[in-house]
Amino acid sequence: MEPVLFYGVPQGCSFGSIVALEWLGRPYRLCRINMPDDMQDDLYARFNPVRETPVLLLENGASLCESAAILQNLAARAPERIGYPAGSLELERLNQMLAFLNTTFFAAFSPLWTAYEMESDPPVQAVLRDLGRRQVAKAHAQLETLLGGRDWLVGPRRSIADAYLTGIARWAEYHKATEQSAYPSLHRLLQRLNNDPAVTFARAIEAGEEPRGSGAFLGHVRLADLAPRLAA
Ligand SMILES: N[C@@H](CCC(=O)N[C@@H](CS)C(=O)NCC(=O)O)C(=O)O
Repeated sequence: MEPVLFYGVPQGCSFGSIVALEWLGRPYRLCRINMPDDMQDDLYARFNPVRETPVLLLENGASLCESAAILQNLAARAPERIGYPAGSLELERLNQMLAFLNTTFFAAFSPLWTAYEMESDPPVQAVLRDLGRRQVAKAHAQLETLLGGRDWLVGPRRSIADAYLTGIARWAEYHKATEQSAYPSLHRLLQRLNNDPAVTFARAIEAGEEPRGSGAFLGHVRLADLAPRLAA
């Protein structure tokens, strides 16, 4: 059976893996995970013991966790389209960019997510929000420098790094953390990505619709129905 991506709602970082699957254009299915409730299921822990999304259930029944590993798995299926060839300098740069996004850029939002769940303690919430906004602004400035006026994050065309960025950069607006138009190259890239059909597709999926997309998406599967596919 084709691979299945477990994606989390709302606002999951798995959004970028949906975009990458659409750009890849090979048959896949999706499993919707309502965070955090669906992750408390013991069956979910068999797919990912740390109870996070995304997870990619592979054709051989192995479950692959962590966005960076999942995105690299997808890129290796078509390096000429969404990755770069083994041994190339572009692949080294892709790994470097993905690491920056998955650590520095992602982690900058962490205080804002903690504050989001802290309605009961307004003073601590305010401190966290202030810290988060400063971290997010710094990470945006760093990414603007890394982008260096280019059209795409790595090399002359889109890749899994751009796909991943779509899922996490939207948090700046969600948390009203920073004005992305202050970072011109990044802003241009994000606007271009926002108008990409795969990003429109991923937004519709998160909204609970069943869009057609590239034609590679074969439909949703329920978590309970996936237990027999999990390798021992
Ligand atoms: N290092 C992991 C982080 C994954 C992660 O933090 N996922 C979030 C959604 S973006 C999650 O599942 N959170 C669990 C929850 O909200 O309960 C990765 O890059 O895949």
